[in-house]
Amino acid sequence: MFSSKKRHFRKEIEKKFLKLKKACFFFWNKKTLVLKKQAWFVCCSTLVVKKKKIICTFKRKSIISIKKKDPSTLSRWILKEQQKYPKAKGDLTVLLNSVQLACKIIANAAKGAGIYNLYGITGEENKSGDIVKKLDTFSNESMINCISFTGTVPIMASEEAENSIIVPNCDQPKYCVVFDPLDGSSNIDANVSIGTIFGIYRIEDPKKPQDSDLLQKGEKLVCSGYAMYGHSTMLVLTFGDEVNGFTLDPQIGEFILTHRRIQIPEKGSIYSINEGNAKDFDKVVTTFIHRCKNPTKGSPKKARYIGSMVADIHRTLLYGGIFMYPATKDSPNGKLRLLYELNPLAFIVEAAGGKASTGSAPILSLQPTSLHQRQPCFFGSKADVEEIEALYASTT
Ligand code: FBP
Repeated sequence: MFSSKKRHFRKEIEKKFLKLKKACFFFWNKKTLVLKKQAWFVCCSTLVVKKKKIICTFKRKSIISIKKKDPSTLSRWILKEQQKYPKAKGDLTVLLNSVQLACKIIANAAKGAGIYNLYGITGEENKSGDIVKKLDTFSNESMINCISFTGTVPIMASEEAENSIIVPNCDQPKYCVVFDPLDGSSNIDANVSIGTIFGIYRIEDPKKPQDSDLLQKGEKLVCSGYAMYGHSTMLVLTFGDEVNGFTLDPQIGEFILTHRRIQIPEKGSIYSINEGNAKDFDKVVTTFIHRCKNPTKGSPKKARYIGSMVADIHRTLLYGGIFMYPATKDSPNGKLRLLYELNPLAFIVEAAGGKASTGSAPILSLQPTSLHQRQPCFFGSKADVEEIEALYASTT
C-alpha cells in the first residue's frame, strides 16, 4: 500500500513526534517538577490566599446566599412596622402590599414598553390638559385594580381621572389613596426614569367617604411613597418618621431594603429647575439661580434637571440640593399638582430632614381645595430651601 519511500517518511514523522512528545513530557515533567516545587510553594500560599479568598468568597457567597435566604423585603418590613401598633388590624399592611404589587406590574410594563407596544399616546387628554400616554392608562388601571382589591379604600384620586374614583362594594372603608400613576410622562418614550407617586389618608367618616377625605392637608398623611422605574426599580416609603428605600430584585421579584433611614444633606451643590422658563421666573427665583451660578464663595452649584419629578426628587434626597417648579407668567400656580405629586413627596422630603416649601409656607400645611390644583414648590436641603424662603420674606 505504501511505497518504501513513504513508509520511511512516515516512520521519521512518528519518531519525531515521539521525540516531541517525550520532550514535552520530559520538559513538562521537568517543568512540572520544578513547577511542582514552586507550585507546591505557590499552591500552599495560594491555598492560604485562595483559602482566604475562598473563605471570603464563601463568606461573601454565604452572606449573599444568607441574604438571599433571609432578605429584608418590603413585605416583611411593613409587617414589622405593623407590629409596632398592637391595635393594628393589618389593613394598611394589605393596602401597602397591593400598592407594591401595582408598582411591580408597572415596572415590568415600563421595562418592556417597547416590546409590549406601550410607547406612544392614546390620543386622549386628561383633566390637566396633558396628552395621555398608553403607559399612563396602563399604570392608572393597575393602581385602581390593585388598590380596589383591598376592600378598605372606597375613594381615590388619580392624575388620570377628572373626578374622584368611587370603589363600589368596599366592605371595610378605612383609607383613601391619592396617586400619580405615572410621573414624568414626557420622558416615557425616551426611556428616561419615570415613577409612580402615592399618598394614603384615613377616611374621616368611614360611613360617608367623600371628596373631602381626599382634600386633606399633607400633614395628615398616614403614609406616602414613590416608585422609580430607572435602571433599577426602587420604592421609597415613609410613615412620617423615617424614610427607607427598597430595590426590586428581579430574580426573586421582591423589593429588598437597600437604603435605610435616608437623610437628605443639610446643604447641596445641585439646583434643579426647568430654566427654559427663565424669562417668566419672578425676581426671587432669578436672584437665587444667579447666586447658584455665581456664588460669593465656593464653587457654583451644578444644574441637574431630568424632567421627571420623582427622579429629580430621588436624586435630591440622596445628593442634596434643591428642586424647584416655581410660578411662571403662563402658569401662575406652577405646573405640579398639590394632591398627588407635591404632598406625598413633601411628606418624604420632610421626614428625611429636608424642606418642602411654597417659598413662604410648608407645602404640607396647605389646605387643598380641588383635586387637580397646582402649586409652585421648592423641595430639598434645608439650607437651600431656607435661602429661597428668606429671599421671598425679604420681598414682602
Ligand atoms: P406628569 O408627567 O405626571 O404629568 O408630571 C409632571 C412632570 O412631568 C413632572 O414629573 C416634572 O417635574 C415636570 O412635569 C416637568 O415639567 P416641564 O417639562 O415643564 O419641565
